[in-house]
Amino acid sequence: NGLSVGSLLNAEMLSRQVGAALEQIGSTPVSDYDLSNRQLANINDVCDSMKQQLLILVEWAKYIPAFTELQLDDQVALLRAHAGEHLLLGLARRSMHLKDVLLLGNNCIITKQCPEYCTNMASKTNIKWTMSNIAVMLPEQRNLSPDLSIARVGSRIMDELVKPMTEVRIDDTEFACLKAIVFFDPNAKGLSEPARIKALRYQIQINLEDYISDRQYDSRGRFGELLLTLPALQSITWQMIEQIQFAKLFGVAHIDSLLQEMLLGG
Ligand code: MYR
Repeated sequence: NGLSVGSLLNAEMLSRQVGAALEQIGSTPVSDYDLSNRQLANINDVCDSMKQQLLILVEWAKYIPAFTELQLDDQVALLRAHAGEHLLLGLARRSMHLKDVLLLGNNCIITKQCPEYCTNMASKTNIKWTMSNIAVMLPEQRNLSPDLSIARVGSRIMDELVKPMTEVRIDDTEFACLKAIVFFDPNAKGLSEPARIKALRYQIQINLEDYISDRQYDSRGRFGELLLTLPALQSITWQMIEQIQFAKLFGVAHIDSLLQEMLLGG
């Protein structure tokens, strides 16, 4: 059927080709060595890359027949419901074979350390990042905030997503299924056919379970390990969205309308 692990893998690979064209990486594998001279992402790089990846997410969904057969309103509801999770899943997967660095789709990188000027300034000024403090800060002080947030959220992505995914050595098929399980959420706001979405998700998780148990070795506990990455995925997504809201509120990031609609809830 249209939700077999094979067809989900196919959707994943086709959408990555769309991505590769955009990202201009082609199929060249990226090693740590190549990363040394890449640009550290600032808030605008992060937002640009998010926008690109959201466009790719829409293409990905369109490769899944079970999705295109849904009513338009339900399609929109699903795309909006977990856009943030999908950005983080894609970023974590892309960064899986790298050490202590995240590779964005637009080729910028995120490391655990803040850019130097940011750490220097923060330690010199000893700023407390409370709402009332931020409100009275000078623009250059506020500007420290996004770099700190990127480094903090980035560290969590490395520790709580990339590390467990690398340890369990998630393969492309499992990744494709996990993504679809997150995507077909029967509790997504505004769905007119939640039962239908629930049935789709059920089918996917059954197919994934079968795929995993068909492996000859160490399959016990694997399905659970994969699903157990989801609480962290959700928690980091919330933190990321909150930080983007702040950046928007204080005018340090330009949030375009696609980001606004898909990530920040319209
Ligand atoms: C991509 O895969 O290139 C797009 C996804 C980028 C997600 C980047 C998340 C990094 C942390 C963002 C914190 C925002 C702070 C204002």
